[in-house]
Parts: sequence; C-alpha cells; structure tokens
Amino acid sequence: MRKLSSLATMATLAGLVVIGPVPSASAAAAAATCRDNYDGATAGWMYAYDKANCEGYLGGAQLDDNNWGNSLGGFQGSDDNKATSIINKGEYSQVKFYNYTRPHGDDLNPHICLTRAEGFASNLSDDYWEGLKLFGTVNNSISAHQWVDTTSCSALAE
Ligand SMILES: [Ca+2]
Ligand SMILES: [Ca+2]
Repeated sequence: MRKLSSLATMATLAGLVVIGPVPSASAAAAAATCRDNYDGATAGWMYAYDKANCEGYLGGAQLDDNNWGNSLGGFQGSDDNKATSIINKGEYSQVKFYNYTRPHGDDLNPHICLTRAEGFASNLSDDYWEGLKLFGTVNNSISAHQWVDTTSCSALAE
C-alpha cells in the first residue's frame, strides 16, 4: 500500500509538472461542466450523472433501459431516481426519459426528452416532467429511458 501510494504521489507530481506551465488550461479544467464529458463520450450512447454538470457517473447505455432500478442494462440498483444531469450523444435519435419504470402505460408515464442537438442537460432541477411544474421536477426521478424518433416527444429538457 505504501509503495502504491508513493507511486500515486509521484504520478500526481509528474502530472502537475506537465500541466504546470499552462495555468489557464488547468483552471478551466477545474470548473465542472458537461462539455468535456460530452466530448469524451462514445458516439451512439447516452449517459446520466448523480450530480449537476455531469459529475458522479451513474451509467451509460447504447440501448433502452426500461428499469433503472433492476439488475439489467446500463442503469441498475441505486441509479433509479438519482440522475441530475444527462448526455445524449446518439447518432440520430433523441432520448426519452420516464418518471416510472416501463411498461407503465406510456401515455400515463410522464416524460421529457433530450435531443441530440441539445447534447446535454447540466442540471435537471429546472426541468419538469411534461414541461409542467405540476408533474414535478425531473431531478432525482428518472426511472427509465428509451431511444425514440424526433416526433415522439412533447417536452424537451434544456
Ligand atoms: Ca436497468
Ligand atoms: Ca421515478
């Protein structure tokens, strides 16, 4: 353990030396944003995070996941009702997020969509299911997602 931690320290110091001469770049890296996560994401995938600005990775998926709380798919267990920021790097679709696990009767399952053009939503605290406050905030309440075409959504996350 000691050896490992001293190696880690050396690696950290080496890293500091490398970025040391570029203070503006390291300062920019310190501010959390979804932009770097989006840029580093795999094309065709969506991702969700526990905290705002794509901090606290929860999971990612190339396919649908109808239940973020089960033990299958890109989102499992405690991922349910936890997402605060989301990314869509799909190649042609938008991602439809649901308040309840599916199947639920999708007409009765409040949704919000994130388009590929939007790319990411950094903080879901100001996004509401169906775009209406009466349905409650999307923050910490996503329980399923599905890839859909551009005409399948009435409310979009921003
Ligand atoms: Ca799942
Ligand atoms: Ca939910």
